[in-house]
Amino acid sequence: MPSALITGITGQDGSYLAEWLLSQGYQVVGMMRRSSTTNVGRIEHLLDDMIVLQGDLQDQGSLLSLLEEHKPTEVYNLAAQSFVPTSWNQPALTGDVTALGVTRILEAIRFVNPKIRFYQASSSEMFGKVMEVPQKESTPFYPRSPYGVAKVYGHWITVNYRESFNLFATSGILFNHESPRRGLEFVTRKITDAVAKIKLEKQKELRLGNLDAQRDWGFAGDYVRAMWLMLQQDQPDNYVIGTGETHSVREFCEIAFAHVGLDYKEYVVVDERFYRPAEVDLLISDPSKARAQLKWEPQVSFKELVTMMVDSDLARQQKLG
Ligand code: NAP
Ligand code: G4F
Repeated sequence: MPSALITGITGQDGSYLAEWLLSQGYQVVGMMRRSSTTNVGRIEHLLDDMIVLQGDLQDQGSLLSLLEEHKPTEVYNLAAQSFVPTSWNQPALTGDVTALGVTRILEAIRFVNPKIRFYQASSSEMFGKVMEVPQKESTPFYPRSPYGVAKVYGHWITVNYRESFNLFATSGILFNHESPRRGLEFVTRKITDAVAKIKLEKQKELRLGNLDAQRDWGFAGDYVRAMWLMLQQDQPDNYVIGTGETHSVREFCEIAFAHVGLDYKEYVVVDERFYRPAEVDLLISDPSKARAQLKWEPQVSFKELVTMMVDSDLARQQKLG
């Protein structure tokens, strides 16, 4: 039976990846950091089918123990301080977890079993102030936040351990991917949750930052399949994963509000508190390598993604009363 360790199991992607690997017959071990309150909302439905254990990317020993005890054949490193604005408030923590954490897990693999196949969750934020449109595997990086800088380190240390120690270490450069399980502070979920509350008269307005920022948004459920496909190849490599389409935050608002019969212009207020010290204005992927080599295609369109998220938040807010 193939077995996988997923760091960041409590996150959006961790939950979808666990579902996918279980459906493929894997034994799944999820790593979560210790917390004084329960934090398993996204994986509650999977707890009988997988093992969830404590560990932390800031603690080398915990990573070594997990690999020694559970002997996974694949490791997916999804854990990170992943919220870009927080990376300006907590830059050292972001560097320790999101950058050095990658080295710690690679070191654990190198010492315990160098045959383990490793996936690193790299990000389109590494392209930042983009040097090329659209962005592909060879596009130079120009990160615009401490988070982006940390991800560039994580990417290059993955490449370096591949080249230095011959590890099967792969970097997936994923563009923004969303779902009803997205954290509430990210712009897509902030919008869809507000649309639901406004429709149900629980909220009057929605305060946002830069409405002109453009992102290549896909569905998280599609993207975890790409992660798995990357580790089924003959050789480790770097892959860009995205839809090849870009849309602005304004367009996202327009579709989300229109889906419940509202005009976003009547509810969205631009608030400079949500502007960033340095912005990533435009992201759009060229996923042709993934299409050709992984035979990967996204299944959910932009409009389907937005309406899926609005419908889910409406149902949730209705239930909450
Ligand atoms: P997410 O929902 O924020 O999940 C992050 C996970 O990391 C959570 O389970 C979190 O645990 C865990 N974590 C944070 N610090 C940790 C630490 N010190 N030790 C162990 N675990 C820790 O992020 P996501 O959207 O699922 O993204 C998954 C990965 O892909 C991240 O590395 C992210 O940077 C990267 N990525 C995401 C996107 C995207 O659009 N979603 C795009 C490109 C790359 P808690 O639940 O305890 O906070
Ligand atoms: O939803 P966001 O916070 O995502 P961002 O910064 O693109 O980062 C996400 O995607 C990355 C992949 O490219 C991941 F690596 C990263 O971990 C994370 O998952 O913001 C998207 C855009 C930004 O340009 C931001 O300025 O939306 C703009 N925005 C406008 N108003 C806002 C808001 N973002 C947030 N979070 N909140 C606002 O009120």
